[in-house]
Amino acid sequence: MSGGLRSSLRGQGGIVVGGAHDALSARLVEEAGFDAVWLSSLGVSTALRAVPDLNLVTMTEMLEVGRNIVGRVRIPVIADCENGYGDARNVFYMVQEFERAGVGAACFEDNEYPKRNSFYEMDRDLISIGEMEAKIDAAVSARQSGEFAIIARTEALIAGLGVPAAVERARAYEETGADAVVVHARSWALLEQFLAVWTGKVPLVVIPTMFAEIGTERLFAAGFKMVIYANQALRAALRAMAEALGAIRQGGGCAGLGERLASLKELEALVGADGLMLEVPRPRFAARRPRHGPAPDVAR
Ligand code: SPV
Ligand code: MG
Repeated sequence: MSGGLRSSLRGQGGIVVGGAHDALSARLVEEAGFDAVWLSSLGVSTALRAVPDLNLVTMTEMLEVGRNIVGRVRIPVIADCENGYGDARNVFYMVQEFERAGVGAACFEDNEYPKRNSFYEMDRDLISIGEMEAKIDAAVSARQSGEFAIIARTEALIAGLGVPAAVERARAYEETGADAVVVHARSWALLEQFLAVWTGKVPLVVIPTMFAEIGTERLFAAGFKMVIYANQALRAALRAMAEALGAIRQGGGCAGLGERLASLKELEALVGADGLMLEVPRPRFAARRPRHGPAPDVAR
């Protein structure tokens, strides 16, 4: 993907995004050939703090993980900014902070504060359309670069408000200036109903966690511009770690793990440690030091 996320959203072709919860998983997302990284609130809540995804992780913690990721990947990073950590004023500063951290897009949803992860079977309320429009306005005016994308997300289908409410919200968010709109859902049937009546032009984003049988190409063909695989890497890691640890305890050692483990060489390559094994010139002060005997007295 050349250029920034905003250009990609306006350009040809679909965008496939992989969820990450730290710099390591983001490097793997990049290595696997995804177009962008999704900095997932579920991922950071689970991996960094082992707490539920209920606004327990702060914006500062998300920013810190975002900075770690930005420093280690070349593909753009989309920050899952949850419900914007407050009102429109908070969103204004939030966008400034994430853009300064080098992130390429901020995505925020119309969940009330505190939010509940979309897959938790709990009641939830949404903020009014007017409040969400104020947040989008604030985000648009806060961004500095024309390439920074503002992605609005509606949870209308998750909250059980129905397809007409989802259409109304998506249309309002488009008209307010969002560069893309996530229509989040737990069911493909509901999204098909949404698409059947949607006439807007804004790029649509889908998170197909609960309808894994619908593949990427079908999602693009149905009309989505961006597909976010938000938590598959995290869930794969969880299973792999638990199985390896269990096997060590049950097997009395790690001999049986074999191919289930990444090699240390793979690990070194992923973080660039293989490059550090090169000979590097010795620093000049070291050359002035006597070969044997004490180091020069630096105070003199
Ligand atoms: C996340 O990854 O934190 C998301 C996507 O917001 S979801 O978990 O589907 O709500
Ligand atoms: Mg989230």
